[in-house]
Amino acid sequence: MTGKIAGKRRVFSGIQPTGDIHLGNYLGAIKQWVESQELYDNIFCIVNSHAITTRQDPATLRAKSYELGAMLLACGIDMDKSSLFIQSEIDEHAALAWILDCNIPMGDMSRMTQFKDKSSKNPKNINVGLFNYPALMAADILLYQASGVPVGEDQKQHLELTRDVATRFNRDFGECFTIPEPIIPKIGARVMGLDTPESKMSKSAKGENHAIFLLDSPEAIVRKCKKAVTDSQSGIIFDESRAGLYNLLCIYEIFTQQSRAAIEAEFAGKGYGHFKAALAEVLIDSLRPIRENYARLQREGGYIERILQEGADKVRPIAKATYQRAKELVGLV
Ligand code: ATP
Ligand code: LTN
Repeated sequence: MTGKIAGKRRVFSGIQPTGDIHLGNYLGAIKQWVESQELYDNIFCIVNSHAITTRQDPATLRAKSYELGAMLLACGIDMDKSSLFIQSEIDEHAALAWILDCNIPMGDMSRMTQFKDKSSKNPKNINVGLFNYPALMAADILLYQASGVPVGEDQKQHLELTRDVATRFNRDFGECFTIPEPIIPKIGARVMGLDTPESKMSKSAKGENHAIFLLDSPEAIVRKCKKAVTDSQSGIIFDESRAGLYNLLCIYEIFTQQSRAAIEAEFAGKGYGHFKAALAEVLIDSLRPIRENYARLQREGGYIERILQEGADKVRPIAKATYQRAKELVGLV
């Protein structure tokens, strides 16, 4: 397909420039983007058009989009191996979403649980864009002929919808889109809120001890670990029925890369306080380089803006070629 690096599978993923990046975003998505950069032909997108499905302050949205660019570079996205750009820089995303809208049954769209969840959390602003969000996401992916989409568990249903609309379109109008597959990490695909272990860690949740953000100070990390909800049982063991502890242990497992047996042995006979202190220490050490990289990038005025512009210029021809083909197939040209 157009512009593809020879022999490499193309992956595409997106992240919204709303709120601050937390451990869920990092472990569910960004970490795997970074670690598999060598393997794939990577396109990553700051999805600011998705962000306006909930009300945003314009100046803040603009600033957050660039901050997210800096954060992704700080986490290890390497512009020699990956393309990174801002969604609204490429008009074909919204344009293809319209063609897809006209090919998605209402029934399919109405089943999306993220819409139900977000509209119940924000009953004063249930807009058409929020409902159509998955069509824009499908357009993001299909425009670039991506065959893999590294995301957290929560995006699986949107990927199914993307696959369905692409398959139907190819069948009804002619070959146009690569059918993408989700790439979901084995652990970290669903990091839970520290204060609410029954719901996923989210940028839009309110509680001050809900999420650990990548830029949190060491003091904040210690406090949040200490306050994390656990249970009244004893024993530091991996037991899914003890949701709070299990979530913390999975986070510890990913960052230390130790086996579950080794972790359980390390904390045998110890209490929650001891484990939470060890977790905080691991998190502080692991997130320090990201914090330092981010601070350095923030001092380099104009750099992020330039990088993101170059990223858009690099991938725009791919999006244009796919959109042109879709337009021709449906009879718009
Ligand atoms: P919100 O919940 O406020 O809508 P978000 O935190 O889900 O926002 P997004 O920008 O929508 O953030 O997600 C970016 C990526 O992070 C997606 O791939 C998503 O699947 C992943 N992700 C988000 N939350 C989690 C989580 N708690 N655990 C694992 N992955 C997550
Ligand atoms: N819907 C995703 C963000 C997103 C995305 C994408 C992810 C928008 N477009 C394309 C993967 C591919 C979310 O809410 N996390």
